[in-house]
Amino acid sequence: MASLVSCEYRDGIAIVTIDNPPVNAISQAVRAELLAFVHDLNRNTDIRAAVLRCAGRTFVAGADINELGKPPLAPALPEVADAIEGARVPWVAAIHGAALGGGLELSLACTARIADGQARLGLPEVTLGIIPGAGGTVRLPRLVPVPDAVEMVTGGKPVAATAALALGLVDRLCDEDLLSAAIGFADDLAARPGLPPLIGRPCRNATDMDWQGKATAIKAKARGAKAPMEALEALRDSAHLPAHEALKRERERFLRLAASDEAAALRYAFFSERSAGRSLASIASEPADLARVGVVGGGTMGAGIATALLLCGCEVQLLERDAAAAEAAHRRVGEMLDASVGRGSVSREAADQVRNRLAASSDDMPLVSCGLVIEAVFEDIDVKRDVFSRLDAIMPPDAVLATNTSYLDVNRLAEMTVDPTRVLGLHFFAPAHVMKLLEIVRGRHTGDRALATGAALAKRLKKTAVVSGVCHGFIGNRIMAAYRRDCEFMLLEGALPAQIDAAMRDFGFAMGVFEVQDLSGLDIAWAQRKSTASTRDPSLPYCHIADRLCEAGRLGRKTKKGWYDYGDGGQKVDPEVTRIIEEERARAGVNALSMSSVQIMQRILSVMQREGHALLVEGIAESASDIDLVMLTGYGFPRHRGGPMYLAAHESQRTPGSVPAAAIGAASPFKDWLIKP
Ligand code: T1G
Repeated sequence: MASLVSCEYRDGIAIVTIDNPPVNAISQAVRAELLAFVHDLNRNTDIRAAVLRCAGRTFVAGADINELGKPPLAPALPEVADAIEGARVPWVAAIHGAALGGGLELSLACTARIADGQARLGLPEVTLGIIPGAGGTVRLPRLVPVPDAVEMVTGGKPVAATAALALGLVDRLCDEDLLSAAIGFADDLAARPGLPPLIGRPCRNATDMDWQGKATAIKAKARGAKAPMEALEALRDSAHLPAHEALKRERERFLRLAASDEAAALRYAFFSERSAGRSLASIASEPADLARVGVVGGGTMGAGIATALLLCGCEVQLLERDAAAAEAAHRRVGEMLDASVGRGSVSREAADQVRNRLAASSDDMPLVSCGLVIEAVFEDIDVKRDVFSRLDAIMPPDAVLATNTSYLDVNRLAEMTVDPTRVLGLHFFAPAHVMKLLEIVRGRHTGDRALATGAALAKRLKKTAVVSGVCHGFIGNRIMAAYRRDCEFMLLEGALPAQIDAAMRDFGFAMGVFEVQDLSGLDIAWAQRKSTASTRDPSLPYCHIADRLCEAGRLGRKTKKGWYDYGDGGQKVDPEVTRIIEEERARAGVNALSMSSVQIMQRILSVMQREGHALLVEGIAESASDIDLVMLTGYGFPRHRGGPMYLAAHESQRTPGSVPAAAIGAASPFKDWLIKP
């Protein structure tokens, strides 16, 4: 087998290169070869210093995630790091691309670090349900101030090269020949030996750390995930115990967490993300030109899509029905850009620059020069069919036409075009410039060029693309509609909104299903129910509670009343809602039973799983992991639980007191709807 680590020598400096594409993950073989070179160089008295660098697009992006959760293979990374730190000669890490996890830990074991201006450095282990396992929690706070180390380890976000320099995480930046600069640096260090290794130094600014305050903040944000708090504990050990003892505890913690359900679920989420949209990668067609993209409709969704497009460098032509609406849409996009500046996600200069690339008008002819047009008008099939008919008439035949519908039949829109192969669905999630998910909806006739355009757009927008076939609500909204409906049946059976919401929050959702409805408004779903009322099967059970709330003007937060009362700003249980629920229970002839949080969550999961299974059987979703990804990235499903389909496949990890999915809901008097919604 070809070697993964090599060494060359230049005037007494050893250049050790790791070459393990694509991201130089530090697998067992890399560890073994690297350790052998450390020992060799210790024996070679012609060598004054060593440079550790990587071939390819990045420095070491971490331990090989495929090895995590399996029995550790020798040599372990801490052994390699200790050997580098204790080496006879100084080692310099030359960092380009990303130095993450075990990669950063290796560089911390070196005597010094030099990085190029594009490098990113971080310890993202908590995003994988673990903590750094090779000295990161011990060496980092000895190099950068403890509060910054705590932020990096518990938050998992990498820092940019300039920030790393300011923190002291890297010693030098270099924008030209990184290797030559690293060799020069190594030479300098060889000339002034005696720098104490990090492990022998005290923690920096440890007294500035508010441990209790941070613990409270982590608890509030973690939604039940364990790793961030464990990371904080490891850093606390590091600040309070002798370094060797803290190292020992870090390793124990790491090994325990690596074997946890949480870490397994997060590894699954990591690889699901990488495999999403795989079917799109094999499409050979050239995508349409995305330099200029049209957006039809400048409401919340259209303006969000326009903002996302602007921020990724596209020129945007927005179409509205009249001049006043066009002006309002332009203003709305401006406000979204300002809010992004306020949140710190975009600089003021960048926002001002992209603003100039937006034009809004009530004249549709400027759309003609766009390679792609995305329609985001009112969610009504006739309105949208008119838009498609017009677009088909004016757009050149090679332009791709997309709809942002969240429920409607993409095939019925494509019917309005002469060439339906150029039509696809691009289902964004609100706010479109923030949310990571994009459902790419493949219609009956959608062609490769349209799909390739969707894939290219997702890549450009840095969104996670999941392919869905056509059905009511596609993958995400169809699952959400199903469990929302079941939650309403659970109200009839005996639960109350606050109980269901609390069960979901305890499970790890940021909000419960009724809180979410109050936030987004109850009126859109109400309008939909009314529009389909005539085709509803009267033999199936129907829950009237939401309709009654809407009829009473309770449309959610915007009317200060919905499932809850928001009269004085807070969210309060409203006896009026309880009364409506009780009346509906009486009308349905149901004796209310008490339901535990565990039973409620099991019901919700089982409905998600049933619907997910149906999506696979019908060929709407391409894989179970795509379904999970949709729920994780678009619907607030807690990432550390993997997703509903993941949980179905790992029954033991269901909520405590697990019962088989098939049995759940079987006792419900409304179970018929599960069979035929
Ligand atoms: N191990 C194994 N495979 C990895 C990997 C890793 N660490 N990182 C990436 N890959 C694969 C990925 O699955 C994909 O494969 C390909 O590389 C390209 O990735 C001891 C225990 C580096 C910023 O969490 O954040 O160190 O799909 O599509 O967008 O304390 O990859 O092509 O077959 O993501 O350019 C900590 C994870 C590990 C970093 C590049 N490290 N990686 O992004 O490419 S735990 C991480 C990333 C650890 C120590 C602990 C990103 C990237 P395929 P990609 P990219």
